[in-house]
Order: sequence, then structure tokens, then C-alpha cells
Amino acid sequence: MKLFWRVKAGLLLTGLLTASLSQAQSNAGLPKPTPRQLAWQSLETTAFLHFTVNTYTDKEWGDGTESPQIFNPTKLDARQWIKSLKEAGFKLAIITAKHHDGFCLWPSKMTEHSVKNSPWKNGKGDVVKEVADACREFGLKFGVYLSPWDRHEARYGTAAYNDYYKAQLRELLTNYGPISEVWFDGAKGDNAKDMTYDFAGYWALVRELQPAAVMFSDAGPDVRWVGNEAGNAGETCWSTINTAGLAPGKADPKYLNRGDPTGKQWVPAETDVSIRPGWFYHAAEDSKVRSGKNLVDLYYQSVGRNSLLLLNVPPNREGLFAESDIASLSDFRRILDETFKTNLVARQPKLTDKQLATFTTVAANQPVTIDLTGEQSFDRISIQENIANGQRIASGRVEYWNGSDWRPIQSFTTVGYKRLLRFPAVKSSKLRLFITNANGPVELAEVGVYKASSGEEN
Ligand code: FUL
Repeated sequence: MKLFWRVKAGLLLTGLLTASLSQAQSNAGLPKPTPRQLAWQSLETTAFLHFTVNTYTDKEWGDGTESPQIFNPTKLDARQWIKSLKEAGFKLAIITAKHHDGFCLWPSKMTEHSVKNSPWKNGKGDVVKEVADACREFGLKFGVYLSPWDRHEARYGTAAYNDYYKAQLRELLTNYGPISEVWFDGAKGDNAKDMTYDFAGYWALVRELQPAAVMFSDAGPDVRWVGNEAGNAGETCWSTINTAGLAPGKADPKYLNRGDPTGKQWVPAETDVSIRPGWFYHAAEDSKVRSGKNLVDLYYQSVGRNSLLLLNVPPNREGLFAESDIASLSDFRRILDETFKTNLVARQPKLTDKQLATFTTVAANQPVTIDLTGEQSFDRISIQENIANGQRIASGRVEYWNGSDWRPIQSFTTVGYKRLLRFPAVKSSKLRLFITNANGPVELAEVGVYKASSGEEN
């Protein structure tokens, strides 16, 4: 906190001076994303596919005693999943290759507990391959979830399990083409056997075999958990944290939710949330699927708060997305497309070109005036920083010109990759933006002003 205050005080004292700092000076010291983290953040909407024996037992956590015989998705069509996601604007899909029950959706050489002993395709099927192929066909990136906690494998609880886990990881990372994200779940039941996971070894293997992939766990190394499964990034959300002392399954959710302005590591938050109450498909939840409008709320609460949406859509027992889920996904996309179709800001080369790399350097408390394309009614604002050089904005506010006066619209805290503001519609031809507090000179990259689709009214 102390350091933060000092930087802030410096900014206030130097005011305009910060605007003329050279790039080299302004970049000094602050954590920045790696190219793989930057690429990941720009995906915005990504999807989770939870599918395993739980789909057939109606459970959320299997206990490892399930027979592979129960896994029989007779109409499995991964193309249907990925096509639905593509049409809804999702850019990446992560499949639960192995959940806590230990059942493998691919024919792993390491175990008999897999699709190869299921009736599906007479034991010749491979769900991981079908999803990877469909992702390639429809232009989505592909990721894998491989649960460290394994309630079936006998080696679990011994050092030999780390070799088992790494061998499975190697299969997934070498046989299915490019992998963009690897998801390390920190969950473990209270009564689980003691097990010291070799996370350093797992992570080294990912870097060796798929250097472009980001790795998720509660605390990174590349992407962190947002601290809840309700779809809520912190109203204040820094992409930086201090990872010292944190480990998968052992991090304070509140800390992860907000991040840390004094954090030394760049580990942005990923908001994982399900379209249904559970992570797996349960017929009893068919009437509880989130509506498109509700998914749009999740978008504002995640992407609009400097996070990334990882929305789970679980295939059903036949191996298909349910119609209700597909309908919500397409409503979601329709509303977002309608809202963000027309940026009402009069063209400003650096602020409306959809490029983070072209930015305007802004000093604290110096207003940035934004002209609109004439008098407009609007109720949404989007602000983006050039995070390639770090995250700076700690707070700010926007005002509109009512013909004789500047009137407040809304105050906000962090911005980072993207901050979305929602407010009752106002009519004006211009607004102004103040950065009231920052961690260093601000690189303001994009500003958008929009009128929301009638499908997502406040
Ligand atoms: C949790 C797991 O225990 C849930 O089953 C689900 O996979 C969720 C995404 O992560 O830790």
C-alpha cells in the first residue's frame, strides 16, 4: 500500500509531466503480460465443457468407482458443441479430459479407466480428439482440464502418482495439436488422501511441450482463479498479485477476486461459471439454464471488469448441447452484437481503432474530451488500457455535457484490459473522462460509447 501511495502522490505532483515521460521510463518496474497472456486476454469469451461419468450418475463429483460401461453418449457430436460456441462468439473451448473421478475421455495408455472400456463407439472413441478436431474446423482454440485430484487411480497419494499424472499430461499435450490453455484444478475433498503434487514439474512439462499455452490454477502461473464460481470478477480487479506463498487450492478467494495493485506478478483473473446450476448436465436443471440476458450480465461482470469469461456448457447424456442452452447462447451473442455494433465516438485515430497498441498517454486529473458523432443517446461506455505495458488506472470518472454543464455519469476503479460501464441513458454530443488515480502514466487505448440493445435494458 505504501508504495502505491507514493506513486500516486508522485503522479499528482507531476501532473502533466507524466504525459511526456518516455516510453522507457514509463514502462519501468511494473509487471506486464507475456505474449501468451496478452493473446489469452483478448479472447474475452471462452468455454468450458464438463462431461464425464457424472453426466450419467447425475453427480457433480464422482467417487472413482463408476464403471466405464455407463459412459455411452450415443449421439455425441462435438461439432454441434463447437459450432454453437463459435456462433455465440466463443474463442476457446476447454474439455474436462479427466475430472476428479479419474475417468479419461481419451484412450490413455496409462489406465483402463477410460473411454476404451465404454460401449461408446465400441471402445474406439476419443472425446478429446473429437473436440480438438471440431475446434480446428471452426477456428476455436483448444484447451484441456486434467484434474490432479483422482479418486480412481491406485497410485494417488504416492509419489508415483506424479509420474502417472505427467504421463497423462504428456499424452494430451502431444497427441491433439496446439493447446492454448491447461486448467489445473485445486479442488480436493476434505477426506482425500494426502498427496504432494509436483506442480513445478507439471508446469515445466507444459512449457516444454506447449510453450504458447497459458496455465490456470488458483494462483497462476499464467492465469488465476477469480475467487468464486458465481461469475463475479471484483468491481476492482488488478491483473497483478503476489504469488509468493500461494498454491493451487491455497489462496484467499477475496485476494484473488480483486488482485493486488502492489502485486509483482502479472496473473490475470479468469471467471469460470456455469450456464446451469451444476458443472455437469442434469436433466432436472433443464429449466434452470441461464437466459441470454443473464449471460450478458456475466459478460459485464467478467470481461467488463478486466477478467475473462470461461462459461461452462455441459453436454447431455446423448452427447449433445441441450436446445435450451443453445438458445441462451445465441440470445447472448445477439444482444452483445446489437449493443456493441456502433461506437458513437467520433473517430479518434488512437482511441477508436480497436488496437491496444495505439494509445494516448493521459496524466491524472487531466480531462480527455470525447466527441460523439452528433447528439446521441447512450448508456454503455467501454474503456481499455494498453495492458501490454502494464495496468495503471486505479480510479476515474466520466461526465457528459448537458448543453450548459458537465454532469456526472459514473465513477469507476480499475480498467486494465477492459472496463464496461452501464448506466441509465443520457443524451449528449460529448463526454469527458478523468483518470483520478493511477499506478503510473496511463496508456489509454480505446474508448467506446454505445446504446444498449433493448434485450439488455437495465
Ligand atoms: C472445481 C471442481 O471441483 C468442479 O467440479 C468444477 O470442475 C470446477 C470448474 O472446478 O474446483
